Amino acid sequence: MIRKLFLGLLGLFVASTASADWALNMPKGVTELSQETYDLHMMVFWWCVAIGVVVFGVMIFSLFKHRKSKGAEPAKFSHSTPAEIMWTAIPVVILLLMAVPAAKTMLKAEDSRNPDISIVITAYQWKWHYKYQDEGIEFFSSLARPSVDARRLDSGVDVNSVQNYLLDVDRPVVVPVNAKVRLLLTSNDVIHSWWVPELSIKKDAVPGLVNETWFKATETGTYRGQCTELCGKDHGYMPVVVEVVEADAYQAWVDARQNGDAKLASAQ
Ligand SMILES: [Cu+2]
Repeated sequence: MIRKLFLGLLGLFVASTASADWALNMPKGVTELSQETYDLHMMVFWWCVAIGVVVFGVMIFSLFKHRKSKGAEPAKFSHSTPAEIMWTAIPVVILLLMAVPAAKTMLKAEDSRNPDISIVITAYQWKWHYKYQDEGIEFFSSLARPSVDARRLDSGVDVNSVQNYLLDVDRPVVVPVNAKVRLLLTSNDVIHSWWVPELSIKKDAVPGLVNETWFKATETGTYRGQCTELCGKDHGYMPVVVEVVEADAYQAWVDARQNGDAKLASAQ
């Protein structure tokens, strides 16, 4: 039984590393900050591994070495000042070693000054509204038609045959690569959350409040995310799609949008 379980778990790990579609670890992402976030996550992870190895190592060694059958006698002392100083000081030092780089990254993540583009994102039940502040572009972004048709009861459509099922929209957000994009998030009804793992952004959209964040994508591509705050019955049907394109393609998209060509947006 245990053997089966172990082999099953092993299979799961192998499958996760073999498949590029999903993995156990967080993605490295496509922004400088997402890379930093990933590095922080790995640093904390390895600290945890080291602490686990040391603590359980000492514990198991002590249990084995000082077992009763070997005639071990329990120690009589109830207080040890050196031990207490040690087990206070060492964790404090480890926490500081983690806190300093983490604070640096958090400060960077909060600094959305001097953006190249500002986009106001308003969440609705159950879609997103994007407004490019200086470009005068605004549009709703809803679940793409193939997903809408497939998700209906008795639709007769095999959802596995729908590309990017529940992760595609009719009009994606388009931004240029290597540009600092500031996002101003709010909501029209209930609390939603705008999440794109590859950008390492998960920010709440709260009615009556404006939350601020930013990203600078360093790789072109299509990045997908979802609403991550339970926001009602269609919470699972309001994905986020961000298309990072070259600067000239972005300009062409802006020009087309400003000329009212809504179709081109989703074709980009
Ligand atoms: Cu939502």
